[in-house]
Amino acid sequence: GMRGIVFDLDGVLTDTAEYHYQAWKALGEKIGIPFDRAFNENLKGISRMDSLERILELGHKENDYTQAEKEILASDKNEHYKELILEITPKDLLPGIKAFIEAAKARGLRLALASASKNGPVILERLGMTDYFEAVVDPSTLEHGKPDPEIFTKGAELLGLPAEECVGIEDAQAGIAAINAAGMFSVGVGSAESMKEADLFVESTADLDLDEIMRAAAA
Ligand code: B16
Ligand code: MG
Repeated sequence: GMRGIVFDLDGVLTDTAEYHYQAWKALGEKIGIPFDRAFNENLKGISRMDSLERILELGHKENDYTQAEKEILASDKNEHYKELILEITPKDLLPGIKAFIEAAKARGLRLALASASKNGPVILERLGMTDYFEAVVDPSTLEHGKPDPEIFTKGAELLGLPAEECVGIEDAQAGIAAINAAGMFSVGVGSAESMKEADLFVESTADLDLDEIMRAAAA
């Protein structure tokens, strides 16, 4: 049976996409690459440096900066982002997620975090959720980002569980692909259209039902 759940953070526990958007948008404007919320969808679940590359490509400026200059741009964005996430409180947990996690703990399930964000531990702390998680994958130890399965494989490993005994929960298509490739049961949060690769999907975190997921994952 299922013994663990490996969670994505942004878009599953809380919605930091808006803060990422504000920080990247400010950077984009500074370097002459304005973009809107729709473009920001392309950055969900994507690592910091890969997000910067996508923005530079949008402005056809990917060859205008050295690697060292790119690191500075990414670090400027992150400093701004870190100021913004200081505003996060437990009220920013997405609907139903706290009850879902408490139900999972009550069942004795082991929980891990598989976020591409290097700010994951700070955000968990701000949300008051640190103690629920036995393991947090450190994204700086990874060779490949989502959709590569590495981050989910590591999450299961840190829990000491085989991937087949874990459920993964994600809001990004790249994340669902990563969970599937890791050999876990995938649960998607999002529209039917964007979550069509998921083994099971819900439109909102408020609809996550532990009994239903456990039944479906065991089937
Ligand atoms: P950071 P997730 C991802 O988190 C975000 O969705 C993505 O927009 C962000 O660029 C990435 O983390 C890296 O974040 O700059 O804080 O290290 O969805 O994998 O929880
Ligand atoms: Mg996400």
